[in-house]
Amino acid sequence: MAQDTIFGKIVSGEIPVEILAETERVIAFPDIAPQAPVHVLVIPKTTEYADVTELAAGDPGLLAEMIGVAKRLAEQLSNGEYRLIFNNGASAGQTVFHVHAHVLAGALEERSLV
Ligand code: DGP
Repeated sequence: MAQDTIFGKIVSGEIPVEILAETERVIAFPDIAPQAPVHVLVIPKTTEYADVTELAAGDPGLLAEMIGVAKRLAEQLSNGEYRLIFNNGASAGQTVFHVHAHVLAGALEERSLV
């Protein structure tokens, strides 16, 4: 289960963000600390899943919807090609325990894994 996180507050509107894409179950907004020319976070609105492992097991269709949003954003904001990164667990760099995809695109010079 996801904890009460900052992304829950973004979904509820308590913390305002620039919404770059939205579906019934997913929103996307710019990462606060971009590591590429395009660096967008795609998250489900539900707070139910802490990481992509939980999401894939619990609702693979929602994971597919997130990837569809990532693809469309990469087409709109760059050339359609993109990196998709999920950090899973604190020791792997995850800091927010509400599943999120990092979508990175455009002139990637370093192989940072976010
Ligand atoms: P991760 O390390 O994979 O859990 O990534 C969390 C990302 O969330 C990190 O790149 C910074 C971003 N982030 C954290 N707080 C906020 C926020 O309040 N607004 C936005 N737009 N991004 C945030």
